[in-house]
Amino acid sequence: MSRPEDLPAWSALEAHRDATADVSLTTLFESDPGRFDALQGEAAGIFIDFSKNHLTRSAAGAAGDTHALLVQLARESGVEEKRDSMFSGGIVNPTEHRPSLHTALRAPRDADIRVDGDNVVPAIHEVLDRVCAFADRVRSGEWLGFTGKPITDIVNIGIGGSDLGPLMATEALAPFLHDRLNLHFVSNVDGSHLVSTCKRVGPETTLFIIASKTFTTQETLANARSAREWFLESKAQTADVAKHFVAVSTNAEAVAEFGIDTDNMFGFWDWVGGRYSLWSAIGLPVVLGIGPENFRQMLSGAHAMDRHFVEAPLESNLPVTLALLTVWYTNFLGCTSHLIAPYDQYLHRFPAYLQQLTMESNGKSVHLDGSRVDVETGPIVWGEPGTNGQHAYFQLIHQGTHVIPTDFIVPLESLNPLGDHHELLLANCFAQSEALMRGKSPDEVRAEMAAAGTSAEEIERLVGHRTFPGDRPSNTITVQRMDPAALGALIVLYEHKVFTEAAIWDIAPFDQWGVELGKQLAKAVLADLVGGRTVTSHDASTNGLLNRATQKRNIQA
Ligand code: G6Q
Repeated sequence: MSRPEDLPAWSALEAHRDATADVSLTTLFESDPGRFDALQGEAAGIFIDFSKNHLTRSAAGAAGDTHALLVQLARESGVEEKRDSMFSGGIVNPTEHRPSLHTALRAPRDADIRVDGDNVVPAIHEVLDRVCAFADRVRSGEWLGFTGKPITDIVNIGIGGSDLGPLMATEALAPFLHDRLNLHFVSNVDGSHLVSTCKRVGPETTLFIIASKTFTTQETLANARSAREWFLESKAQTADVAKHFVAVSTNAEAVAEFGIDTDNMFGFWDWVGGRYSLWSAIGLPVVLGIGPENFRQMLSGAHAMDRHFVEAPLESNLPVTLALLTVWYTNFLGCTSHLIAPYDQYLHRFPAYLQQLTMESNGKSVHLDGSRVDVETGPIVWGEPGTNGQHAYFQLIHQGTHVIPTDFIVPLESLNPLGDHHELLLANCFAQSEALMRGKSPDEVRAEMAAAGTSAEEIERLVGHRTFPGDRPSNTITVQRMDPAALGALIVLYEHKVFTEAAIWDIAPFDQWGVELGKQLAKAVLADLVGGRTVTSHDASTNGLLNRATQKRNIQA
């Protein structure tokens, strides 16, 4: 085990941080005309400007060069070896004794990737081909509902990794969606989610996808059962379920038990983690929505970023660079959260998707060997699209007491060109990162207010309020257009960023015991909630809440 804080590069970074603490971002730009050209990178259609970060560059050598020191930390942490192990099917998920081979899902047909001695690529492409053939039948109108009508609505029932990826991607690629097919996602066990969705669709023309890796998840099974009841309340017969319900799962037995013909099931494998499963048959709603060709483009964009992550030296490796910046801010500069600000309305679920990817993967506090981690690990990830955010939470990132490193994400071209809207969007995006960095000094505020004719007294009353500290870091990530290939590459950029962070922190990114805990707890509490007895077996608060709910809901026996 390598505790990150014991590595030589860690101490070197601490010393470097202390030595460069007073250097502001604006000073760095003023003293270095080559900064933008030096601190940027491009791969798989993704361009990143990371020059607006607290990174000093030094002609004097690595000791003054933050990025070089961070790369040294990655090297000492064994990032390259761990990466190669992940790609070749090593047990990188040791607490579940599994490889984590989502990268194989986007590998080309002729690749050879082994699990327990068997090449998994042919089976991956076999399922992908079945998914695509099925999607073609639904999209063309050949697949008919029980009254002979083509499908018009797809309802994906799944949660977590079996929901967020397809939901995010179908929203992100809305301009590529099929004209006839409307996509809906039901995840929450709150009955309102299913009820409100069913109000918008008809049983004769709706296809339900029950998406669950384990096919044991309480919420998904409850929603699936209620959806089937709703379907059978129409004129449909039990035999018609086969035309309207398909499953995506690794658990054929449970799928059959639920009543879905396993001919209508699309499988995947236990070495695909839920939050990494978008690329597997879990992507079925995406294939139905954008079509097989576009989905294959998405896979090829993802694969291009995989190749970049494997082949590019750490120094110019984009996922590694983003990860190192997060380590720098989290462990050396005291930042605790990370903002994702997509300037692309279609990416409105991307922050939520990254929230799961990042926080479920790196929300850990023990090392791989089970010992306690003594440094901070995954930061809180949050965000909402710009420009909306500018009229809301941006206040805090400009003038609040927290320094929040931000990723601005923006396509250079719009998929919906409309007058000068896209110029306005781009201008706002670039202006925000500039303003966060530059800030506004008290003298600038005074001059501005004086020029507007404000009295000296009023200026002094307001100057503190209108001053911006600046020096707030950000990355700006651009793509030409947010098409399927670009989205694939963008998602994988973050997947490998998260993996690299975990490699440095020496934590396990591919398990989620906190999520498993929730699944167990709900079952135990449900038994008490519906048991009709006064409950005394929990703490006083939980007992009180359960007993109050039972009494107030009038369901006590
Ligand atoms: C993802 C998590 C979790 C999971 C859901 C749904 O990495 O494990 O979000 O995807 O709990 O699980 P099922 O697909 O098994 O229903």
